[in-house]
Parts: sequence; C-alpha cells; structure tokens
Amino acid sequence: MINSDLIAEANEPVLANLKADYDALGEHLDRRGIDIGAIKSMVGTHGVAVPSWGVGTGGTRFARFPGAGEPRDIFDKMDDCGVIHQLTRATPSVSLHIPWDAQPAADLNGKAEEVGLTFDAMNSNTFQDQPDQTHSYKFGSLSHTDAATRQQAVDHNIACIELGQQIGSKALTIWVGDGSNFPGQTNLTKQFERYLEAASQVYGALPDDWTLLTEHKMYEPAFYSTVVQDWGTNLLIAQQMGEKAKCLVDLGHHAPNVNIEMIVARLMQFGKLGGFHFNDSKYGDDDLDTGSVDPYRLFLVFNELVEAEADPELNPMHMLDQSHNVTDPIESLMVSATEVQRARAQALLVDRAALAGFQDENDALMATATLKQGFRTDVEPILAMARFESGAAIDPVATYRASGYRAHVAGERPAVNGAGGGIV
Ligand SMILES: [Mn+2]
Repeated sequence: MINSDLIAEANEPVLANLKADYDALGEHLDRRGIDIGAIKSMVGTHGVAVPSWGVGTGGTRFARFPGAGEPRDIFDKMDDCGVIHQLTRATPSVSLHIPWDAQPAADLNGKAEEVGLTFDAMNSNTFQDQPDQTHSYKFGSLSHTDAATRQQAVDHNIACIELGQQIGSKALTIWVGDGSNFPGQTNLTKQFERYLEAASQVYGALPDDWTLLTEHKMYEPAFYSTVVQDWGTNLLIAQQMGEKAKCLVDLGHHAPNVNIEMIVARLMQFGKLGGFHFNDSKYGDDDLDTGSVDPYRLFLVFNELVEAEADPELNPMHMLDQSHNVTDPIESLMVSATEVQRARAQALLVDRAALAGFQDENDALMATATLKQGFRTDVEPILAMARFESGAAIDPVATYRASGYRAHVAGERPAVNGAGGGIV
C-alpha cells in the first residue's frame, strides 16, 4: 500500500487550486439550481468493482508484452487493487475469476481485510481447459453435446458459488464462449436448449440472496454463432431462470453502433438489468479503457441509470472489464474508475424536469441540448474534492507515479507467465 503521508504531501500543493475550481463550479451550478455538495456526496459513495484479471497486463491473440512487477497471484493482485482504491476511493471491491484466483477462503478474507476491500461478483471460467480437468471445453461447456462435459461446467459454477459464499460475494457471473465456427456445425436450437438446462442447474444452487448474472457477447471465440450472443437471448435466459437471474451488459459486447443505452433502458424497465462491465471499444470487444473512445456513450448509459436510480430494486452492479496492453494497469484502472464517476456526475446534472418538458412538447433540439448540458459540464473539481475529502489523491496518477509503487513491487515480483492476467 502507499504511505498516507505521501498522499497528503502530493495533495498539499494542488489543494488551493482545487478549492478555487470547486468554488467556481459550485457558483455556476448554483445558478442552474444544483447543489454541488449533494452531487459530491452522491459521487463520493459511488464505487465500481475492479476485475482481478485487470491488474495484470493484457494482450491480444497475437502477443502479450508483460509489464514490470506484474502480480503473480491473487494476493499480489489484491495489493494492486488496494492501491487503486486507496488513491481513488472509487473501487471498494474486487471481482474474482475462478480458477485463476482460487485460494482458501480464509486466506482471501484475510487479504481483503488487510487491503480494505470486499468481494464483488464471482466469475466462472469454462472457456479454457485447466490442467487437471477431465473433459475439454474445446466444443463448448454448458451447451456441450456431451452430458458429462456439461455437468463438469455446472459443477464448476456451483463451486464458484460455494467459494463466493465464504468470502461475502452475492453474485455469480457466467460468460461462456460456446458457439460454433461454421454454418451447420451445431444445431442452434438444441445447443441453446442444452445451455438452458445446464444453466438452470446452476440457478438451482444459487442462494436466495444471490444474483445470477449472465453476460452476452456477439462473437469471439466462436466466430460463426454464439449461444448467448445478444441482449435478447440474455433476457430469455433471465426470464427462463427466474427472479434471481439478470442480464449483465458489457459495453464492448455489441455490434458496432448498437444503441446500448436503449438496451439498458429496456432491461431496467423489466427489472432484468443486473450489472455492467464497463470498458470502451472502437471496433469490437476491444476492452479499451472506460470512457477513452466514446465518453458521450458512457454518459448516455448513465443518463438511463440515473433516470432509474429512484427505484432501489434496479440498482445494477458496476464492474470494470478491461485489458491493458500498453499502460500500467493500475493507472488505467484508476482513470477508468474515475471515468465511471464522471459519467454519473454528469448525468446527475441533467435538468430532468426540463428534459421531460421538452420531450412532451416534442422539442427535439432543446431536449438534446438539455441532455448535453450535463455532459459538457467539467465535473473534475467535484470528483477531485470527493477524493480529497475521503483521504484519497486529488491527482491519483501523479501520486501513484510519485510513490514509486511499481518499481517497488517489480523488485519483489519476478516476472512470471500465466498469473491469469493475460489474454482475456
Ligand atoms: Mn465482460
């Protein structure tokens, strides 16, 4: 972890400017009838989970270029996640990936307490084979033609739930790579029937206070068809399973130009939006840093979420899901967590009464201008002040760089392969 004196030292020289910027923004928002303090407290309590696999350097199917001091195991990963939360106060939980992060519950709980984190959704892995595994997932897992292979995948998901129960998790996320690579390779209907039958066994093992999140993705690794390819299929699954089953929307798992905010609105309307994987994309499932390519789309997603925030039943889980190929993952995750907060703060600034009025009057120009006013407002002073007041860094990246954390852990962590941060 980073010495709190160092954070205070880094904050000291930039605090006066922050206060001036915060006061100026406060005056501006006051003229718009918005209390900056209320927005700040709503942003300050808003957290997003860090994926354990995100703190290792990612890669593509061509290559991976490891960074210095990469985490060797889940305990190193949790140290890194702890630093991200320490400097941002925006990432209070970590989402584990099993079996990459499988360790005795007592050890995981001890580490979580040490670094001040909790555990978010558990993620199962039936998209690759493990060394000790009996049946291969080469041709699928929950939807495999072979009953024993399907059962192995079901058992793995149930084991994820059981470990999750011991560490305070309340959700299981299932994403399968099942599909086909050639027309005719699989019977599309029968394959989905097999998936539903297997998934309902997992659902049957779900504790009452848990949520089953199923994640759709249009293509890859299957390149002709995918069993859970879009939000329509995902909704069918959630409806078929029952009340505890909801859909997870990964922002990168859609065809280019799909109106994701509309999918969000639809799923919320029917109580089936369970969670998000935030990232950004340009061409496909690029797993780029959240808000790095299309921050307006992120804002539009949050506009729908804020619109529905009054209903606590809706409250979807928020997670990052990114692959960092050319940056220090800790820096990328800090910035991305901040981008999630930024989009939400901007959405909170939208004058909803005015917007509803323009919508009712069919004043398209004023409606879109009202919406965009939120996006155009630079909310950085709100985010930075929320961080400062909670003991985090006004400038997380600068403070992190000044701390020398990466160089320090590089000395302690010899380079290893296959720590589970790799190509995801
Ligand atoms: Mn995802």
